[in-house]
Amino acid sequence: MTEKLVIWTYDWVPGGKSGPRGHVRDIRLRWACEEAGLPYEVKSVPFEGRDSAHFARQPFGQVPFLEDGDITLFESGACLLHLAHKSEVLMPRDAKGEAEVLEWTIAGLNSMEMVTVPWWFVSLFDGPDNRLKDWMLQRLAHLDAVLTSHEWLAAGRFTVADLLMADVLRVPRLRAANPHPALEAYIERVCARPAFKRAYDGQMAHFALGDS
Ligand SMILES: N[C@@H](CCC(=O)N[C@@H](CS)C(=O)NCC(=O)O)C(=O)O
Repeated sequence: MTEKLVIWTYDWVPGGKSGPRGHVRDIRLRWACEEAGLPYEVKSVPFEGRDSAHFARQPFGQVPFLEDGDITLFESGACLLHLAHKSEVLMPRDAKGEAEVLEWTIAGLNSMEMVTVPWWFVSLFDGPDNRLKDWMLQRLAHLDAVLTSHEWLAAGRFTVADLLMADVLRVPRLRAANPHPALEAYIERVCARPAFKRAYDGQMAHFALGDS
């Protein structure tokens, strides 16, 4: 019998309009498990007062991290690729398909999220005059050009690369300045998947429990 995977996240995060609920990155791991039908449970570390046991498993004191038997991994991208090796639903097994999944997963993290996260932080101070706006708009336009002729990023079908890219970009504020039709349709298509809804609802319920 497959041992249950353990997805670790915080016991609570702020809610409300500006809180991160629904966007904490454990959702990526939940979503992948839901897509692949991999059994998992969710456990918590305290949001306040991160201790040495937490830092031993996530050196930056962040979440998520994943436990798979005696293997513990941090970094959501590494966790996703680990899960992708467990299920063909997340990544095909042919060399070309796998290479495409790898490049687009890393692109989501290293070409897109490395722009969107700084943009988001700068926007808290600069508002609409965000100095990183053009940089981000250029990345979104280039991705839109790809999606104009591709329904999915890799291997001609849904893979973990789409899950990651959609999670990075589903924050509406990121795309509000200049919506691109193919990109908008793509985010809608990926996030309409029932597995995303189950993952999202699971995260919201988890943090709601923390309120009490
Ligand atoms: N590169 C990391 C980023 C993890 C990350 O930013 N986690 C957030 C929650 S989504 C966090 O723990 N933030 C609190 C902090 O940085 O102290 C990953 O993808 O796992």
